[in-house]
Amino acid sequence: MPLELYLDLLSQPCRSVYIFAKKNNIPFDFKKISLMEGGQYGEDFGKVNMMRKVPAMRDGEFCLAESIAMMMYMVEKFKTPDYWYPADLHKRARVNEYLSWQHMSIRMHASKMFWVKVMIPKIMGREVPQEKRDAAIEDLDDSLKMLEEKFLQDGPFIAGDHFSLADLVAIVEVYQPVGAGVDVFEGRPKLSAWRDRVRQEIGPELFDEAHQGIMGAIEMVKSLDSSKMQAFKPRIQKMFF
Ligand SMILES: N[C@@H](CCC(=O)N[C@@H](CS)C(=O)NCC(=O)O)C(=O)O
Repeated sequence: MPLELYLDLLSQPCRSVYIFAKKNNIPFDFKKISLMEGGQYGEDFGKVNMMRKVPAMRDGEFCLAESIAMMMYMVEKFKTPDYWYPADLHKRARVNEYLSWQHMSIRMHASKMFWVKVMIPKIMGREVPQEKRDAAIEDLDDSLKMLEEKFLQDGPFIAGDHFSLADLVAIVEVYQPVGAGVDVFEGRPKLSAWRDRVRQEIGPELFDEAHQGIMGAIEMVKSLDSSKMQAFKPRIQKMFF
């Protein structure tokens, strides 16, 4: 039986898991969970991931949450090429360093930008206060600066000479504000050149297919029925108002 991957490609960690499985020719059943329609609250999905987050994975009786854990599971189960998660002590440590850092930086700040610009005005019917919007931009800028100056430095990829899991996890996050209309690549030639290399490594066709939804998100969200997204309201209220 192939893996079951529960995904919504509007979600960054879902895109990384999707691209990883596709790029490595790992057979899987794509189980669509629409976050905009509250699919994460469905009864059956709760049995796969009680945290009610995507991505989620089922391999027979074994269920797993957390995108990075899923990709590491696939690395081991399917013996993917070494460059994804190198066996070399120092190269692996560089990948781990980025994967450990990104949760509270790029992941948090790039995602926040998408919510501030696209989701919250739709769900709440009003803008986030200006000072919180300014803080969100500042946080994202700081994270991108760190990605360039600490992690990329003058190298082609995060872990050095070769593309790895770290680049995949990074690029899907960096694209979230892009989907919200914020061109993070403008004025950042190092980041832009890295983006081009990563897209090339993944394969432009697969890269663009995985990002098609997020690139059309502004228009898509306009046509959504916001009453289906009311479950997000208390969390938004607590964080932004
Ligand atoms: N650390 C988790 C993050 C999962 C996560 O936050 N998923 C979001 C979409 S990007 C989600 O499912 N949100 C639904 C909700 O909060 O209701 C991972 O990497 O898999």
